[in-house]
Amino acid sequence: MAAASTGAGRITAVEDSGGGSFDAKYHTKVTVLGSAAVGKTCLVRQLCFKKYQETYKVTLGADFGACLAHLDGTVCHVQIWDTAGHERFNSMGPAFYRGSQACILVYDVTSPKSFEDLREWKESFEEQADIAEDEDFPFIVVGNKCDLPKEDQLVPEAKAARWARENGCAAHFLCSAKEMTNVHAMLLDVVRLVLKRLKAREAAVDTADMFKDGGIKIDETVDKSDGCAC
Ligand SMILES: Nc1nc2c(ncn2[C@@H]2O[C@H](COP(=O)(O)OP(=O)(O)OP(=O)(O)O)[C@@H](O)[C@H]2O)c(=O)[nH]1
Ligand SMILES: [Mg+2]
Repeated sequence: MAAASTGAGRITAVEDSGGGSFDAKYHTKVTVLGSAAVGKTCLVRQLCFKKYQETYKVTLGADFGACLAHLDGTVCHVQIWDTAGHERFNSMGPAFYRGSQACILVYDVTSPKSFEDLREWKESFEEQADIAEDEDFPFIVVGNKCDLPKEDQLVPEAKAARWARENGCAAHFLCSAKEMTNVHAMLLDVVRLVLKRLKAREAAVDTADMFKDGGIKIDETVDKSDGCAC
C-alpha cells in the first residue's frame, strides 16, 4: 500500500471533546473531491460523526463536518468539505474550494472511470482554488471501497499510486469508509502535511520579525571579552 503514514496520532469527533470545548491550536480546511458515488460523504461522515450510511443519498452542492486531529502533541481542528460529485453541481463546487489547505481526491476502486476522472477534478481544483503557484499544495489520492472483493477492484493499486506520484500528489491510500480501513491514517497524513506547511510559515514569520528592526546586533565588546585569546 502506498501510504506514507507513520507515527502516532488519532482522530476524534468534535463532539467527543467535551461539548466542543477543545484546545485546538491549529485550524484547517480540507476539501474532498471525486465523482458521484465514490464514497466521499461516507468518508466524511465516518471521520466527523462515526456513522456509515449504506443507502446512497446524493450530495447537493456541498456539506461539511469537523473533527480533531491529535498529532505529536498538537491538536488541529479540521473542517472537511464534502462536495457533490454529480455533474449537475459542477458549477457550484468552486465556491467551496477557496481557503482549502489540502485536497483529498477520491475514486472508487471498482470504477476505472472514477479514477480517470481524477485528473479533471484536480485541474478544476487547481484553477478554482487559485493555487497554481503552489507546487507543494497537499493532494492525497484515496481509492475507496477496498472492502469489496478483489476481483471487482478494477483499478490496479500500483497504477493509482504511480498516477499520484507523477501528478504531484503526496500519497495514495486504499481505504474503506464502510470498514474504516485506513480512513484515520489517511486524514492524519493530510493533517501532517498541512501542519508542516503552517509551522514552516510560522517559522518564516518569526525570522522576518527578528530582522525587521535591522537584525540581530553582534556586540563586539562581548565577543572579545568572551575568553578568546586571539
Ligand atoms: N462497499 C462499500 N461501499 C461504500 C463505501 N463507501 C461508500 N459506499 C457506498 O457507496 C454509495 C455512495 O456513497 P456516498 O458517500 O454517498 O458517495 P458520494 O461520493 O458522496 O456521492 P455524491 O454525493 O453523489 O458525490 C453508498 O451506497 C455507500 O453506502 C465503502 O467503503 N465500501
Ligand atoms: Mg456525497
